[in-house]
Formats: sequence, structure tokens, C-alpha cells
Amino acid sequence: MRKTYGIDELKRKAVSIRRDILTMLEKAGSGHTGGSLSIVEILLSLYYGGMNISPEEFGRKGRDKFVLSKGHGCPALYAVLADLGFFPREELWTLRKLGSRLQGHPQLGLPGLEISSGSLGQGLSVAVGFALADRMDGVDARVYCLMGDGETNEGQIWEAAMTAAHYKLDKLCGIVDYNRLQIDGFCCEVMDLGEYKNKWEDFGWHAVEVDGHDLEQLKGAFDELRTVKGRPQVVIAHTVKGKGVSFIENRVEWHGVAPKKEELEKALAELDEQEKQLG
Ligand SMILES: Cc1ncc(C[n+]2csc(CCOP(=O)(O)OP(=O)(O)O)c2C)c(N)n1
Ligand SMILES: [Mg+2]
Repeated sequence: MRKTYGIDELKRKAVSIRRDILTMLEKAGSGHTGGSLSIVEILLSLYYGGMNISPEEFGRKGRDKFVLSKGHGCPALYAVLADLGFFPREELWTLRKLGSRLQGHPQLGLPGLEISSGSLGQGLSVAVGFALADRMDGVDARVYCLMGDGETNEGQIWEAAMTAAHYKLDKLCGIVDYNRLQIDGFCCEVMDLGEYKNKWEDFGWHAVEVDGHDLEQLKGAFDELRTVKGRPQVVIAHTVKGKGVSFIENRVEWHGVAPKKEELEKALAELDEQEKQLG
């Protein structure tokens, strides 16, 4: 039996996952801080409830599958996978080291990973392939694909979106980490995404918007979307890049840098405070 997690437990977990992310990045001396911190609740909602997946089931036909299309957010995924026991927790501290299974972008070979990723724009196409393959195999499983909002500037995303709607892939669920920032500025300035929900709907998807840090809203959305028939679904998750650390939140300069020792200490103190507030 898979363990079930309450919202309060997951809130505490979000703090400890953020602690791990920041510690890993500081030890690595490089990596993507903002875009890792923004996806914590999305990952928790899927891996600790929404998805039918566990280390024991990994590799079993019929498991739900997760594709981290925004591969640079992998410190968050690694922290979650380690916490669930996909690999030993000590390995977290080898992030980005030569020979480590935890590379700066996900590389197949690490238990829990379904694909290598990092070249943006490709993950949704892979997820479409997984969903089609499951259908052909008569397997009843869901496929989740987490994209960045800036990433959806890529044309390939929309080719995959059209394909998913054409084949009525109702086991496919996309999630967009809608944190409004990309590598070098606000999405609306770099390449405006326009009427974003409408865009997905026009491509034939069932789209919903949630607060991407609200675990109850996320759970509600993933539960509801499981019942949608004949159409792929997307969760537009409104998030804050760098969520959880005051001096990292919404700062474009925190896209691709790791905290230094004293920044880590300050950040960990903030997380300790948040944990205390949770009681
Ligand atoms: C094809 C490709 N082009 C460029 C990059 C470099 N890159 C890494 S992260 C990033 C920004 C992506 O923005 P977004 O999808 O909003 O993710 P966030 O930074 O918010 O996590 C870019 C351009 C890449 N990884 N792949
Ligand atoms: Mg973004």
C-alpha cells in the first residue's frame, strides 16, 4: 500500500525539500535556483499522491510517468526522488559532480527518471509518445509533463499540443510552471504568451488555472482532470520563481546561479522560520 500524505505533512515536506535544493546547489557551486524552488508543491502534489508511482513500481508497465521537460529544475526532482527512496539521500550532495548520477540536467540512469531532458521544448513530445504507447499496449496509466512558461515559447510544444489533441490523449496532463520569468527577463517582455489559457483551449486542451503553491488547489485539479474524457489537460500553475526565500523570489538574476555559503545560511534561517510557523 502506498502511504497517503495529509496537506500539513506536505507543507512541512515542502520546507525540507527547499532546504535540500538550496544545500545541493550550494555544494555544487552552480545550478538553477529560482526554477527549482518554484516547482516544489507541483512535484509534491504528484509524487506524494497524484501519481501512481513508487520506487518498487518503477519500471513496472502501467506506472504513471513523469517528464520534467524543464530539465534545469532537476534539483527539486532529485530531492523528491531521494526522499521517496528512489536512490540514497547521500547522493544528493554529488549534484553536478563528475561521474555523479545527478547531473545538472536529468540523465537517464538515475532511478526514477523516465527521460533525459534539459533541451527545452522537447518533453511534451516525449510525453505524447508515452501516452500513445500506453494506449497501444492497452495500459491504463497517466503521463504528466512539467514545462516552464518561457519554455512554451518553443514551437515544438505547440506541435506536440496539436498532436495530443488530435489523438484525444486524455491520459496526458501537462503542467506549466507559470512563474512569469525566464532566463533573461519577464516572459511578457521576451515573448508575450498572450491569453494563455485560451491558447491551450484553442489547441484542443482542457485547461485549468491554479495557485501552484497551494497544495489543496493542486490536488483538486489533478483529481478533477483524471475524469476528463477525450482531451488532454493542462494545469497552468501560477508560481513564484525562487519561492520560499525572500531575496530569491521573483529575481531574474537568480535564474542560473547557486547560493553562496552565507546566502545559504540566510535562506535556511528563513526556512526554519517557515517551519516554526507551521507548528
Ligand atoms: C533549447 C534550449 N534553449 C535554451 C536553453 C537555456 N535555458 C535554460 S533555462 C531557460 C529559461 C527557461 O524559462 P522557463 O521555461 O520559464 O523556466 P524557469 O526558468 O522559469 O524555470 C533557458 C532559455 C535550454 N536549456 N534549451
Ligand atoms: Mg518561467
